[in-house]
Amino acid sequence: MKRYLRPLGILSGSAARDAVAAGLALPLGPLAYSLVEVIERHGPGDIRREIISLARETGEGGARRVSGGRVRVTPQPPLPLLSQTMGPSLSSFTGEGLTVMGIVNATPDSFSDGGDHFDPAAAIAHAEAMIRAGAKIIDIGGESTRPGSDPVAVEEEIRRVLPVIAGIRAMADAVGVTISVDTRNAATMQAALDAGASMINDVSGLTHDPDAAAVAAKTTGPVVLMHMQGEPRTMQLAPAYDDVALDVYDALEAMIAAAEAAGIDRSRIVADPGIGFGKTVEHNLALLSQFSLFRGLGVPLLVGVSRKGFLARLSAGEPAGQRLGGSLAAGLAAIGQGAQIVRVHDAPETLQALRVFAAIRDV
Ligand code: 7PJ
Repeated sequence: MKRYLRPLGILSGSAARDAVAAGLALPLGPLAYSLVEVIERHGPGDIRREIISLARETGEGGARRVSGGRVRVTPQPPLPLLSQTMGPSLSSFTGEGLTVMGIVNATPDSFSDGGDHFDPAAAIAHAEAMIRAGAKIIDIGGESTRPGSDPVAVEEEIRRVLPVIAGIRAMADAVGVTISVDTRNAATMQAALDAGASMINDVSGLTHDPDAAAVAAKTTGPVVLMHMQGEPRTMQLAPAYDDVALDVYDALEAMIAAAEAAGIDRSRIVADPGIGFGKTVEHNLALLSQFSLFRGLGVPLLVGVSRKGFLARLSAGEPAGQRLGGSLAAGLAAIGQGAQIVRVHDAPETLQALRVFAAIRDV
């Protein structure tokens, strides 16, 4: 039997502070939770759930039952590197290292801007605009991992990514922005790190390339471990889980343990459930609606929903360029449950949404 704890009854602002002070809730970063769902998985298809009030449990010794569980749900500090580079405007609103990661696709075939000829100068200009808007991480990828896409040769991936890193490095350094490389390939990681990237974002959670963990272990910056079922080319054909949230939780837990065993300190690890990567619309909704579960992993959480296909399927079938509303709604839903980093195409609009959301949340 394995036990999971899912924070529920999430409070914010002065209500969170007052409820924690009164013993009615436990802290969850800038939030607090007043209920917890205790989930016990006894075997395939045998999952038992019970919702516990922290108020009652705390009063009658039940706090032990929660804190003594095998899965701890604790507030997590932001990554040191990220908090150091946090601009005063956003960190003063959020207090917990709420961070926008702006996406730069150095690919000719990414789904969201598909068909555009890849031009490093345009990618650099786009990255600079996102930095000016307040993005604190720029994530540069040279291999499309959209559903159905074929892998690209590592040399080609490196050839796409390096000019963009070189082009934004001076500006990023000057304003304390972290350059991240979105890749599954160890050689691309190494080349990007040599060129000035300091963060690794691997959609395979360091499982695709047997050399990736060793490359990541030699660095000191954040490492994002994302969950994906299958491979980009085939992952959307027939995604299947026993319980998607618990299965993704277990997989992320195992990836975190493997990364630690490879010498990557836990304080550098960020986890991401990988919305859209081997998941149906229903799977994505389950992961987003139960996002607080992943706080039990004990590492900062990243969410990537920007312009993804499930948003259109929940709405009116809009093309990728017309999914900003859905992207913001889904990103805020995850942040409201404890996500700290949101990976987006539309940095200025997302920053505006986050500032307003956090200002209301933190009253
Ligand atoms: C994600 C990613 C994501 C992380 C992509 C797209 C497809 N990295 N790389 N999380 N998605 N960590 O941008 O829609 O969700 S590529």
